[in-house]
Amino acid sequence: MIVMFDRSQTGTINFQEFGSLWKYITDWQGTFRSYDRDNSGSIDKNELKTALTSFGYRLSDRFYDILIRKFDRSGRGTVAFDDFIQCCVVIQNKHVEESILFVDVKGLLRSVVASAHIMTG
Ligand SMILES: [Ca+2]
Repeated sequence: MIVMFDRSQTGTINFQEFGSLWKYITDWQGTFRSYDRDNSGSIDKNELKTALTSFGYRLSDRFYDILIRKFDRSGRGTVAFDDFIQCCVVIQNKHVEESILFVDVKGLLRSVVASAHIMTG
């Protein structure tokens, strides 16, 4: 994912690139919260359906079951924040190689938060 924001292609992200990455993540946070209707901190099948339908996707009920199964790491039939980003990114980039499925969003979020602390603290 760093690659997506590494416009100068140096293998690292500079301050400006970090800014777009940070915005990307906070945008997703807003999206996630607005679709988490019951404020449970996770997205269930109906919430996912509402989200993806509003993004313009018409998917079968069976496909939502598959998505939930694929992105539900808690085994509770719901999708957490980082898995929700992954799920949407995967759907939006059907042509992107399988490898994106294994992008460590959680690790990325951790490093972004850690860098933000360093910069502000
Ligand atoms: Ca929810």
